[in-house]
Amino acid sequence: MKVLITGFDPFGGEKINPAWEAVKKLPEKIDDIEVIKVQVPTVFKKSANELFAAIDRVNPDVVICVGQAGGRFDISIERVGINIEDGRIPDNEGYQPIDTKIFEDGENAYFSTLPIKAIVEELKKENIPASVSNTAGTYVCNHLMYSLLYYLDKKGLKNVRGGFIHVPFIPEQVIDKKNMPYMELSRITAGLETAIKAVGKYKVDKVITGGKEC
Ligand code: PCA
Repeated sequence: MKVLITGFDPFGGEKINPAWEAVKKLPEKIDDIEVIKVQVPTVFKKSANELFAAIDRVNPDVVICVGQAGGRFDISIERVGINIEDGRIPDNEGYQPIDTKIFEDGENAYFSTLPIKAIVEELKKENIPASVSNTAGTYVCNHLMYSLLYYLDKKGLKNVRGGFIHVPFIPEQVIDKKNMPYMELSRITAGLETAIKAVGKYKVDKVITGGKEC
């Protein structure tokens, strides 16, 4: 099995992006799973175009995109990407869309095809805080998740599974932020490794609770 995993470059005034820092530290091989790592820019269209090129080049069985979710305390496994972009801040090339569609000919939303509940369960078993998240926001992460699932759908790549994982800040990012949650980088990396193993183990997701009230 081949897993293509991406992490973003820093954005929003941060010096590093924990997503890429953690992805970078992953081994090239996890059991018999080959891991191919690619950095993508925090830029709306460019991130997706670079991902599409990587998918064409690598021919993966699974694609996992990883992004920073500053303010969240756990590793969140995203359920859904939506066909909208609405930037609170401009991307790294100064582009700030407001309420525009990502793809005119795409569905309103696409669901992750990763075993999201099983991943959460496996992470918790390792004492790593984790949950299913029902929104990847409306910025570049949602753009990339939506675009990934759109691309797999439009290209008829039915056997390729894909989805998105958000990770918290790491300690060095919160030194001057008040009451901001963080997770050690080594724990985030271990979490991604566990998530990859779970994707290898569960071809179909587990039917277990993991929903939320408002
Ligand atoms: N997080 C941002 C974009 C890049 C990243 O790592 C987001 O959540 O949209």
